[in-house]
Amino acid sequence: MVRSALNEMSDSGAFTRPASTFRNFISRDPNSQFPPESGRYHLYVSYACPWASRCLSYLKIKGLDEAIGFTSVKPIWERTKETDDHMGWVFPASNTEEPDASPDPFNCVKSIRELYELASRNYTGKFTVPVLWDKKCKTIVSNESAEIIRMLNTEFNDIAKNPALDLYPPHLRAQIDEANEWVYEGINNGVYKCGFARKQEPYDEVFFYVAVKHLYEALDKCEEILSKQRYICGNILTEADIRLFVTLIRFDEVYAVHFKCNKKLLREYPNLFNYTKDVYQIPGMSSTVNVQHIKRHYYGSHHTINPFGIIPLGPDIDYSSSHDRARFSA
Ligand SMILES: N[C@@H](CCC(=O)N[C@@H](CS)C(=O)NCC(=O)O)C(=O)O
Repeated sequence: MVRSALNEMSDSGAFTRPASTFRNFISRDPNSQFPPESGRYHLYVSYACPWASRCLSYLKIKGLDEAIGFTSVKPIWERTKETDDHMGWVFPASNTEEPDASPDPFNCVKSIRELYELASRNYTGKFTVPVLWDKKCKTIVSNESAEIIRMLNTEFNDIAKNPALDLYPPHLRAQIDEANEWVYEGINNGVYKCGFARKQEPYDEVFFYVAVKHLYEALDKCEEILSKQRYICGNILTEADIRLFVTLIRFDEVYAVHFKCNKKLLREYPNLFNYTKDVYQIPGMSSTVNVQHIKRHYYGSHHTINPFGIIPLGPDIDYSSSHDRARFSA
C-alpha cells in the first residue's frame, strides 16, 4: 500500500510518525555536494502543513525568499496516480486554478509524489512536504523540516538579507534542543496523536498520562514559561518559537475541532494566545499563515476523520490585533 499519514497506525490504534528519508545538508564546506548558491534550490511546501511552514518562516525572516524560491501545492489531497488510490499533495494545472498555489515551475510534475519518484526510483516512504529541491542535480536535498531550518539559519548567510538573525545561537543550543523535544512530543506531534488515534486509549493517554510530554501538560508548561519571559528560551526569539508557533496558529482553527483537542482552547491561555499574536506580527511571519489553505486541507483531506469534508465557520481569530508581550523586553 502507498503510505500517507492516514495509515501510519500501530496495532494499538496510535499514530506513529516515521523518520524522514532524504537527509542531506546544504553546507558552506568547500567539499559540499550541496553548496549554498542563490537560485539553486527550491522549497516545495503546503501552506497547510506546519512542518513546511517552519521552513517558509525561515525563508521570510532570514530574508532568503529571493535566493530560494518556493511553491505551494493545492491544499486538499487528491489522487496522485490513476493506477493506485494514494491521496496526496498535487499542484494546480494553472496559476489561476487555486489561490496561492502554483504549478511546478521546474519539473512539470503534477504531484509531490512525482518529485520523490524523480529523486529516487526505490523510495518507499510517504510523499511529504516540505521538500528542499536541488534544481541543478534534480534531486531532493532534504525532506526533514527540523534540518532544513538549521541549514537556512546558517548556511546562506552570505546571501540572506537578514544574516545577523541567529535562531540557534550557541549559548542557547542546549535549552532550545530541550524545548524542541518536549514541544515536539507534547504539542507538534501531540495534536496529531490526538487527531489520528483510532482507539480511545491512545487518545486518552494524551490527556491523562502524567508525563510532561503530552499535549495539555506541555501547553500548561508553555503558559507558565511565557508568564515570565517573552519567548520559550528567554527574551529572544529562537528556533523553538518558530517550531511552537506553527502548531499554535492552527490550534483553535483546526486542531481543537478536527483533532479533538478541545480540553482548552489556545485563546483561553492568556500568555500563549498573546505570544502567538506576537510571533505572528514579526515582519514576514503573517505571510506564511494561510488560514484558508490550513482549514481546507485538514477538514477536506482526512476523510477518515471528517468524511463529508465540512469546514467549520469559526473562530476566525485576528492574530494581528494588539498583544501584551512588549511587557517583556525583547
Ligand atoms: N518529518 C517531516 C514531516 C512532514 C509531514 O508529515 N508533512 C505532512 C503534511 S503536514 C505530509 O506531507 N503528509 C503527507 C502524507 O502523510 O502522505 C518534517 O518535519 O519535515
